[in-house]
Parts: sequence; structure tokens; C-alpha cells
Amino acid sequence: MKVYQQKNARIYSVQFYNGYHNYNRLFEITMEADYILLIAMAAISCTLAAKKDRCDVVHALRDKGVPYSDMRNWLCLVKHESNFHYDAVNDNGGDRWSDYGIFQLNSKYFCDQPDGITGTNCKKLRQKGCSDTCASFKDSDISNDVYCAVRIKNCYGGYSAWYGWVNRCNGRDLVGNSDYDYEDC
Ligand SMILES: [Ca+2]
Repeated sequence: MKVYQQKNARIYSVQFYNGYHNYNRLFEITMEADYILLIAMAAISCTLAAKKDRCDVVHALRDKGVPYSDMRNWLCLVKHESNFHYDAVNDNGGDRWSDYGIFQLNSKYFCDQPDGITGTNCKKLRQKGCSDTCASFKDSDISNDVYCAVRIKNCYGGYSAWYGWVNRCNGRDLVGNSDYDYEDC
């Protein structure tokens, strides 16, 4: 988020970023409220900045033993699932539950579910060591998120559990995109 003060000191132009696009809003306030407004905007900025950067993700993946040869696919997946917002929560509607965190892990299978449901091995990962709370998938510590995401990938034999990867990464030239570079991390 960027804040620009216009010629008229009471008008502020605020540029927000929603993860994909920048957009602007104008605010008119009294001079007395300027200081309060700027503090509030700083707080909002901190909230909106609940993101990891590319190297944070690379390091977290490396800590769980992910080879460099997989990095571009993981970075592309994270880019198109959450755009690196570790606190992202998306309601899928109906009975499809919600997706949590930087890897958008689905609550129907991977968090906050009681033991004992039937299903495929991949969808019982929570009973095999991936049994975290959904809240733990939207906090700033992404190590447990990575642990579960890697188990899901290994169980499925690839990244097909993530539509973001299927639709935006699968079969694409990931080497030519600097968003997925990991060598500088
Ligand atoms: Ca976490």
C-alpha cells in the first residue's frame, strides 16, 4: 500500500494491492485527523503485508528436503494459489470447504477434521502426520504447511491436487520466468 498526499493537504490518494492488482482510493479528512489516519494506514499496511517472499518459501522447502529441481514448480504453485499470502483463506462454497494458507490446504482433508473418516490414503494424510489445525495453516510459520504440502505432493505423485498449478504452471516454461528463480536465495 502506498500513500500519496495531494496538493490539498486534506486529500490522500491511497494505493492498495490485493495480491494481483493495484487500485487507488481517495480519502478526504480533517487536518486534526491526519496523524490518526497515518497510524491506521500503517496498521492496515502491516496487515496487508502478511506475505512471505520467494526466498522464504525456498528456504522452508529446502528445510523439508525438497530438491532444487522441484523449486520452480513449488514457487509457481504458491504464486497462483495464494500469491505468497500465508494468511489466505478462501471459501470454496457448498460442501467443498475452505482452503488455508500459503499452499491453500483444504479443510475437508488436511486440517481440523476428526480421525476416523474413510477415503483414499492421500485424503487421510491428517491421520498420518498431517493433522494440523486450520489456524496453523494461516500463521506466519510455514514450516508445518510445507511439511503437509510435500506429503500431499508425494502422495498424489505430483502437484495435481492444486488447481493453481494445474491451470497456470503445468506444461508452462517455468525456467524463463524470474518469478520462479531460486538460485539467488
Ligand atoms: Ca503454519
